[in-house]
Amino acid sequence: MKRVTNPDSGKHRRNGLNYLITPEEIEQFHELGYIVLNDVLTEAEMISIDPWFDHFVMGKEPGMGRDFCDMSQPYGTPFEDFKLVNAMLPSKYRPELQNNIFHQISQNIANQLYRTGKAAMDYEQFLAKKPSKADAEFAMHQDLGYWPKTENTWTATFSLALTDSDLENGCLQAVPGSNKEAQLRSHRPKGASADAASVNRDESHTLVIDMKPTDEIIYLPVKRGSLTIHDERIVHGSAGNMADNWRKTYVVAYRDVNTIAQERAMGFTHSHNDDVNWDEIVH
Ligand SMILES: O=C(O)CCC(=O)C(=O)O
Repeated sequence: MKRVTNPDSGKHRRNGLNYLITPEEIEQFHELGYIVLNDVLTEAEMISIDPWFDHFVMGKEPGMGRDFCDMSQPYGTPFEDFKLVNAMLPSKYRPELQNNIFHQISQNIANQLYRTGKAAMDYEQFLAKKPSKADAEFAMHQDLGYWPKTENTWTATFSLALTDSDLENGCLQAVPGSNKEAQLRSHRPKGASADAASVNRDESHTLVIDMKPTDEIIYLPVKRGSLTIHDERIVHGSAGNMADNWRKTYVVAYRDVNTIAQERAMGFTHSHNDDVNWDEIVH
């Protein structure tokens, strides 16, 4: 299908908390597994998020356990050695963040993308690549590979750029259409051999897949205030940060309310502190 490119400002699409998306974008999300939306949050709105983001990413929120970690290295890596900083579930730790402006606008867009059920926020995370960290890579994966099996898998994951995100600082990359593959690809813990049967996540949360020679990778650079949305099956990840600036991203994922209820019944909240037996509940 023809990819929707939307070079024009998205500002005219905002009306209060409503950001109008087009039927072509909705179709592209279904067919190719991703879309890019420009100028979703205003600069004033972004400024309301920045201090919270920096608070978490600089490790200033106490008591997070494994919810504050590096997505490119094992648990236990000292903070000064972090490269790809990950703070899970910020509004769980700081209720002041609940229903913030990004939550409200992303919920509005998720409702437009999902018409056959009710979408709700499942989890969120702050992700930041430190400057000049060539191996601050987010290994290629499908999000569903990280999650327990549920009947309905529908997901829309929003990645809001807090800094301009580009090829140099390791923007999101994806394989369009891989969301349509009949089988989920197999995932293994980073560092494990290709035939590893275990899904043990005790040492590191990060999973990887093998890429296919036919995979066509595209890059999804976005400006501050703009965002990408991807589904649960598209193969995606990001490369290291070769630039002398940070790449900062605020991720919020929406799933069907019944899926979220199923996850919670399994004890799965997307916290890295969850006590989950992966061998029993994985795909
Ligand atoms: O933004 C990135 O670098 C990767 C994020 C990602 O894989 C995700 O949100 O599922």
